[in-house]
Amino acid sequence: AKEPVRVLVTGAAGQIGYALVPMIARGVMLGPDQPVILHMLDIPPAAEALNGVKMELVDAAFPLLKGVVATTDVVEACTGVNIAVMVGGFPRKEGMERKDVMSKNVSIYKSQASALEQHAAPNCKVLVVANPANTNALILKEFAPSIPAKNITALTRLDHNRALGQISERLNVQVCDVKNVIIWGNHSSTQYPDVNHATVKTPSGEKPVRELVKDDAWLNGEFITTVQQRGAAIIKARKLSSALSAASSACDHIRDWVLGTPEGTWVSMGVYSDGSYNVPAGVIYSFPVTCKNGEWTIVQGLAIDELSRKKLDLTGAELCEEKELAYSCLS
Ligand code: NAX
Repeated sequence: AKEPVRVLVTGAAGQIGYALVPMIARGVMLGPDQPVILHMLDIPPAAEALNGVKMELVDAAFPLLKGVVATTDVVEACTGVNIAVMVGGFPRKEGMERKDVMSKNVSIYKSQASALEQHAAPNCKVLVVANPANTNALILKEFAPSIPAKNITALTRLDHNRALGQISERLNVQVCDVKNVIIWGNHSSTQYPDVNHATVKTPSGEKPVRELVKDDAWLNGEFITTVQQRGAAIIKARKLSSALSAASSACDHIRDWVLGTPEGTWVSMGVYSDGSYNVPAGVIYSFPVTCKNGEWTIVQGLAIDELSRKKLDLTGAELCEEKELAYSCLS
């Protein structure tokens, strides 16, 4: 039998946490033969609710779940973890300045970075979900210098999956037959959902999405804004932000990272930019990546047309600006 993998979920008493921990305990993240030990962290005001989640995990009698640590102690939460999914953060409340929200999250991610650096298992893989996800991940990277930069990522897989979903609905095809969309840049409304290399599996082979949709105005307009603003549309409909889709996408992100992407398929991940495609280096930027043996690689050599170039640059500029804002909160 396999040794259990320790998976940390911060903000585990929240909405996404509530959807995510049962998925992990069922093997959705790491596979149906991989036992797990869940580490759940939240803050003291949520301690009782967190304990309630732990009670439900016990009650669900998941065969793969070999233990649960539910705590408000960051060190206890981080000790020995192999995977860390950072969902906890300070939400933007009405009337709050962007800088104030950034400042709260910078201090949270700075201290959790140190705890992970000192107490997590070697080679721990980190996924930041909490917003501003890319910049929180960057702060985590900066304050955990002994964790390799390639181990720290941000979630844009939900945006990627939303793009697949929109194409599948539009063409009335199975979502599993659509692949290789790309989310470039920031997990924010400046993200660029790109279908220029996306394909659909048809009875007569793989066909480009553009050739099948036959409506460039929609693909360059409404499709992009729908994906960019999907989070707001969910809030409007549900009066709560996306949770089950965020949790499921976080599982997809880690599963593909650890177990690999299928041959010929790439996914989108926010990773530490090396300046590929002439986007800014030194920020966490979402790229198309393939994964093998637990490591991601940016897909190189894709053609970038003029419209795309502008959009890659715009979202890159926003990330540089967020980075500056985050740094200004440190001093
Ligand atoms: P909730 O407010 O329901 O849950 C957040 C939880 O984090 C709460 O239980 C809170 O007590 C806890 N928390 C706060 N500070 C903490 C700290 N210092 N340490 C540990 N826990 C802490 O929010 P939820 O709907 O679950 O969303 C969580 C985060 O995901 C938000 O930042 C949200 O903006 C972000 N999202 C990111 C997405 C992405 O694709 N990257 C999509 C979904 C989601 O909007």
